[in-house]
Amino acid sequence: MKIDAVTIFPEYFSPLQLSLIGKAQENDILDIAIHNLRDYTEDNHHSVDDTPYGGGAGMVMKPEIWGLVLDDLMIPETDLIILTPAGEVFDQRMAEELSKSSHLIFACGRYEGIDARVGQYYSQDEFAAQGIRVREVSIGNYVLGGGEVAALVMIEAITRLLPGVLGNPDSLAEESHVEDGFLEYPNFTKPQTWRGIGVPEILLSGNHAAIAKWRREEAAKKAEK
Ligand code: 6GU
Repeated sequence: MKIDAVTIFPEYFSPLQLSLIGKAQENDILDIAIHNLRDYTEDNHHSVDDTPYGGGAGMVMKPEIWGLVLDDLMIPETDLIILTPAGEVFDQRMAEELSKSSHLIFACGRYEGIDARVGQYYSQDEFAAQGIRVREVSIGNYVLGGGEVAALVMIEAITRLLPGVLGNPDSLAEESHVEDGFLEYPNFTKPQTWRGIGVPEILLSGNHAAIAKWRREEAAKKAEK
């Protein structure tokens, strides 16, 4: 999978060198490139934003610069993700869907967001005909300073679903019920008693069927809350 992220703060993406995502890049399962939007500015001040038509507080990211970057990065079969708190809320189902894409572009807006014509432009039929899909996505109902952290969250959730990224692929099979609205059961490890609190007896029983049943019940209890 190829991932491009466009931002005015490339440093936000340094954690992608760590852990499983870092490994996946070394192993050529993943190819992540971070692009600095300011590199595409042509004025002396490298300005990326301007005041909103119609007035109001804050600044809006200019469409021309975004057009230059996105024209550069766009290829057939691309999912363009525009990060905005007003977007469709990201969930495990969307992560599954996007994990099947060959190319993701994350457009990280700052200020009051990106001029709305950018998403409109790449949503036109001529792009759709090339397999280019545009989605405005939010990671939850709160406001962040920009899309960078949201892009990181999405990249982590999506890329761990790619074959070969997780150390133990059984972890994926076991958690597949998350998508059905269930949370996971509680987990315990050694010691058997910690600060006076024991581990549920059933987990020490060796009775695998009974353990599986107990775990399903506990997961269902959590989901009810
Ligand atoms: Cl994608 N962007 C911003 N600025 N705030 C958010 C968000 C995105 N998702 C939730 N809050």
